Amino acid sequence: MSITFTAWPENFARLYRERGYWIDEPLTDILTRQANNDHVAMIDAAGILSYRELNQQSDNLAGALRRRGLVSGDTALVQLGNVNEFYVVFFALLKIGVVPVNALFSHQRTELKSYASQINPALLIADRDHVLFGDDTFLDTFLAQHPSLRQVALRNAERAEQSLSAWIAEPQEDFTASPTAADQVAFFQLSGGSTGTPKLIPRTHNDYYYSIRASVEVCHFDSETRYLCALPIAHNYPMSSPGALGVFYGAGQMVLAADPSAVVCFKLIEQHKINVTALVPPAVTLWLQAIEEWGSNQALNSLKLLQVGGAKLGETLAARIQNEIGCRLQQVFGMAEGLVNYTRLDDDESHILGTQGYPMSPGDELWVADEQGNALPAGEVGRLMTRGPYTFRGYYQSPEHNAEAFDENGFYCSGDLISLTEDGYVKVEGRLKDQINRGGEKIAAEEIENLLLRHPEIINAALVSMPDELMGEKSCAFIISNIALKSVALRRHLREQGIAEFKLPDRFIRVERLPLTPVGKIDKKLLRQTFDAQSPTQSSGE
Ligand code: OOB
Repeated sequence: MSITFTAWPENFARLYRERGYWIDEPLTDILTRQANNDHVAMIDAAGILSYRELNQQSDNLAGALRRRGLVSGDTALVQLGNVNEFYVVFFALLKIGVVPVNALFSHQRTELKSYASQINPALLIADRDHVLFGDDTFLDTFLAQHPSLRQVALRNAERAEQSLSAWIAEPQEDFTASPTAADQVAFFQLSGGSTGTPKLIPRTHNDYYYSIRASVEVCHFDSETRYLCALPIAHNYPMSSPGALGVFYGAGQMVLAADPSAVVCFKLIEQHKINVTALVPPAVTLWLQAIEEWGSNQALNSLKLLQVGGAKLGETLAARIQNEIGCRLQQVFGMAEGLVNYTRLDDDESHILGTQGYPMSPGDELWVADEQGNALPAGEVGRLMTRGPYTFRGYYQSPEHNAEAFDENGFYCSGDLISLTEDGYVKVEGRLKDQINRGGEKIAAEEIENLLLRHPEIINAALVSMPDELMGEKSCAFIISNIALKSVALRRHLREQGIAEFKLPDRFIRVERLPLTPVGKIDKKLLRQTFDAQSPTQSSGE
């Protein structure tokens, strides 16, 4: 049984095949075409895997999962951090047609529950090193709440029957893969979200594989590439832009960092002669600070290209990269839903510093809409509308939200406000969606507001962004309550609901009432103006 999803209309599918975007090969091809390659594919803190080993281990695990009853069309919930096993698991699941959701390692109970109730997974793969799975308390409850779960494998498990590494070690000869059809769902990506529940994005083999090949071409990844993956491994950016899968496609080498800090990354860059990596803007600031403090960028000598994306990179910060880090900059403006824009490696300085690039594929269609849905000319700010060979056509099982997010011609409205230059480059100008972009980590305002409203003393709540020098944006919750509530108590309340730490509001402000727009919605624009001119009285709500 295959997963139901909103497919591309037949005429588009035909066009994308004719133009060679869709090649009807499964994503597993990225690895199996290197099956006999003994070069290093991947390095983490615990070990090294060659392409041959990665392929063999994923065959082993695929076989182990099959013997335990997993079949094509099943789904899996996976939560692993920046470790080699992530890709052993990813390829193993795809080889047997099991469709995963890869939760971020920062996700907690609420996110995992939400994903599980959307996909009804047959399999859970998690890590004893994660706070939720340190013992069996959460696991037992989770299994009881999600009866679809038939199998569990844990990284660092103490018992062999649940041990991921034991399953990966089960020998498997003459394995035959049976991935889902190339035009069917391969796995789900996570949406940054703007609604109450985190949405899932079905990605097919055809569309995702194309986005990887096109990215590899734009970014010139090849067997000389030594890529440091310092961002969360499950995020679309380090997975496919060109990310780990781009590295594997080009037969290069990937090194996994536990986090993007300078302390961790500089050492790895020096040790492994890393020549390309991907960061979000706040990490760039911290790297520049470290270089200043340590008085040298010596450790970064091998670095040729620094990709920056996930959130807006200011021009002043952008301009410092070339001089102070000593490498070329590439801006990346992408989304888990599909569309990725890159500045090109041979672009002139004004484009590299001042724009977010342009779509990677000639098959991408992109235009700017005004409020009535009319196309705007170059230079004018409006909503980004896009469709193309690797941009999805609908969130999983979300007909109402899809009706809002797409126009009648299948163009996806990402909620970003952009303008186009005369020569077709994108500039990100702002956002319409109700989301906070906290240094690349996305927070759906409604999700947090709903959790705040579960507090018995909170009458109403509104989460908005506030400017922050390092993070670009942080989050502030305006709340109405009859009694004064301390920030620590409010954060505790949210932590008790089990959400990722980055979603906790950075600040709380108690107000008498929340301003409303003429149609009666909370006027968040007005709330955000609180931070335009910081007066002493306005900052007293901590
Ligand atoms: C990437 O993916 P998501 O799904 O976490 O977030 C997408 C959103 C975009 O709609 C936009 O609002 C924002 O993140 N964004 C940027 C940006 N890159 C992403 N805003 C301004 N400037 C940029 N360069 O964030 C993502 C996926 C693939 C590649 C790169 C980033």
